[in-house]
Amino acid sequence: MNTQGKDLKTSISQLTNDKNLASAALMIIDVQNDFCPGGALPVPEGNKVVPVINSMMDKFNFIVATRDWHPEQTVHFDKWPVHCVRKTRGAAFHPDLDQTKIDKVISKGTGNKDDGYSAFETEELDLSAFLKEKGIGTLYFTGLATEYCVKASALDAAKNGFKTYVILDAIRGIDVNPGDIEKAMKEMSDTGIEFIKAGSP
Ligand code: VGL
Repeated sequence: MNTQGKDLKTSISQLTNDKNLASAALMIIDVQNDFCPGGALPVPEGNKVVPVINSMMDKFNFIVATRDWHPEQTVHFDKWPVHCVRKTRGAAFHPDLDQTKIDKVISKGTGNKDDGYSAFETEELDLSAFLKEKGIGTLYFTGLATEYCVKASALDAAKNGFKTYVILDAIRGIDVNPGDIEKAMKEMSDTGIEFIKAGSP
């Protein structure tokens, strides 16, 4: 398994010349205040993904940002501290994330019955059909948290037939139980998802 991106021949800078990038979308998963240090469910170093993500935005024709957008009460909060309650400051995107380049914001976890980890579980639209109608066949995942929403979204992307990449230096995980992140990386790798690095901004 390659979870370090070490032996990868591709890097985002090389991909600029890749014709495929014209039919690719950058997926920014849950870069929200509550998932960053100081928030209600902080991902260690969650804020560090922000400059890396910002630095990649110009390379993409289409950018999707998801947000956890929970009601005040949901079964999800039986498992997790209350976080990302819709319209609160904690649910807002990190203030340094360049929102001017985001083409589509997608809310998820809006019901009170499920976790809504995957972007593809959004009830707002059929995300897979929406992207395919735009001619998008490749997705590059970034954001928070590696072993929950990033993993669930990337696995669903692959399942839906998208060529799927995860950008290693643009994700961070929680590791509630040490090893969770590594397990998630293996699961993604085993599914054919590829890892690449953006490089420093
Ligand atoms: C997430 C834990 C709980 C995530 C959401 O965005 O990855 N993690 N809810």
